[in-house]
Amino acid sequence: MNLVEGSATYTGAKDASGFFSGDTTIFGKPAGVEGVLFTTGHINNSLGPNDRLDASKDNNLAGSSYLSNLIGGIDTYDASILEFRITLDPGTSGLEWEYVFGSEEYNEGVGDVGALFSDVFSLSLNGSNIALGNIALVPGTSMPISVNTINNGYRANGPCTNCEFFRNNPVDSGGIHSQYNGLTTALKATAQGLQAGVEYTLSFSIADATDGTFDSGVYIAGTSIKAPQPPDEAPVPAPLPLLGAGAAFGWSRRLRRRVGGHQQIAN
Ligand SMILES: [Ca+2]
Ligand SMILES: [Ca+2]
Ligand SMILES: [Ca+2]
Repeated sequence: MNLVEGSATYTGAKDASGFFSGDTTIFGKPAGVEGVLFTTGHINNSLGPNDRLDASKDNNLAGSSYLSNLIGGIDTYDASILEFRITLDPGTSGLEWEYVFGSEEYNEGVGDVGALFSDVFSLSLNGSNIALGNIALVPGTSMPISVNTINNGYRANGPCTNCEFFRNNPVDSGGIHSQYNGLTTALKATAQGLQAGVEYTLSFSIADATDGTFDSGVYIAGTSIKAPQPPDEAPVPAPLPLLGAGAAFGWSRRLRRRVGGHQQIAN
């Protein structure tokens, strides 16, 4: 996978997104996973253990009409959106990402006040020969990944809504090493029918629903992407505790240099 030079833009709060590394519980893999984390608040709020119900940062930023449409027209806020274009290497016709969505809206925000707090994530892929739209879906459905499409009800007491993909992470349980009170299982977004040489636009986006509070975040596993690392670049220092996974995304270092006049993905 090759980044198209100059194509990357990041919209959102600078401190809302960055890199994560090393944890074995979020993806449930013994070797640990590195990657990129997009949130609707502050990236440091995601750090485990889960020791409070309400980690929250209102960035007072705009939402996304695209994401609002995915959740039935509910207003969104604090959208964090990374968009860029790629081409595939010869012999490649598909891409796959592994990700975990988590939220502080779990479990008190589930179904509350007409299910309005349905923070939502999308990964869309579109190109001149194919427009797949959002490929991050509840498995076996066409539903987006959101608080209200995957949960086990208010305070996790049911009813089950696709809860086979939900992991409760109660405060002080010491379970999953994340501040989020609930997370999905490791899910996959896949794209097929792609062609080498064609430019595709990728957009990772996440937003708060109804108000700008109670963070949600999505962990994108860099190791799940087949992106070769340039051999001639030295590792980049990691200013945030979550940083240090630059090597996880072959394009990540180049990306940070090329966001130009836009806010950087990590400070
Ligand atoms: Ca929490
Ligand atoms: Ca927020
Ligand atoms: Ca929220």
